[in-house]
Amino acid sequence: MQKSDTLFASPLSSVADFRFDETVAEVFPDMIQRSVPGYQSIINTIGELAAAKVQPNTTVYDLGCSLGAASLAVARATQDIPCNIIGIDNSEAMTNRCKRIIQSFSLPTPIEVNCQSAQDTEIDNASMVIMNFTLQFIPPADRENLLLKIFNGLVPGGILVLSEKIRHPSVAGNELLVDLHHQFKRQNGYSELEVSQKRAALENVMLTDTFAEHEARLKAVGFSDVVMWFKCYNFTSMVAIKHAQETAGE
Ligand code: GEK
Repeated sequence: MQKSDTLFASPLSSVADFRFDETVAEVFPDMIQRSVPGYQSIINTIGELAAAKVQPNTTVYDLGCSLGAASLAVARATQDIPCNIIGIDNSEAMTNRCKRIIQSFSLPTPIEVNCQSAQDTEIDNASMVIMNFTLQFIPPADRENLLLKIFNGLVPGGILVLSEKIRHPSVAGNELLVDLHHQFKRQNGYSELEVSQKRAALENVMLTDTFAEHEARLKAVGFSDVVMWFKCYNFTSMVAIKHAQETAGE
């Protein structure tokens, strides 16, 4: 039975910074479905992209894999393509649970799950790298180096799927998207208190960029093609393609 997310339902005297600990891992599937517009469509499309873009005898990396939803979508979609799938997350609560979930499925493509930070992960011979709502939790100063490492670790024709919550550049426009997202959460059963306490918990932990900032940084590390394929309110998913002739940026 899946446990519902009630982590912010009672008033807290002070709201601590959000952490991906055991209490979060336990309710994570419910939390992400009710908080991220289009989450299930994005997972399904990651499977479609894997079927189209994963190359034989390469590796797929799922950085910030949480409970492995994207890795499992890739495994299901690549049953006829010999490849390795590696899920990485720096939360032990997540990787322990993720390993148990993955063991409960018997899929021909094995999924290796490691507890380590994306910044410390070597990316090699990859045809697909997934960061599904993970870069937003990585310190801004580390983001460009991480993306450069991903670009260098991709084979020609390889793709990075980067899903992020984004900030709209104007104050009024950003408020509009934030309000629409909060309305989405209320419609999914979160109370006003839950919405506001969660927002406070994430304030110092989830630091968002604008789409223009993402695009400029992806281009600076070498990706010439950045395709926004999904957007709903302030949530987006992009595919950055490493074309055959591209070499790393400065
Ligand atoms: C999904 N992709 O279900 N290195 C590795 N992992 C990290 C790091 C880091 N430096 N920082 C945070 N994480 C998943 C959802 S959730 C998104 C991703 C969300 C991990 C963190 O432990 C958490 O599991 C994940 O990134 C972000 O498709 O909760 O909004």
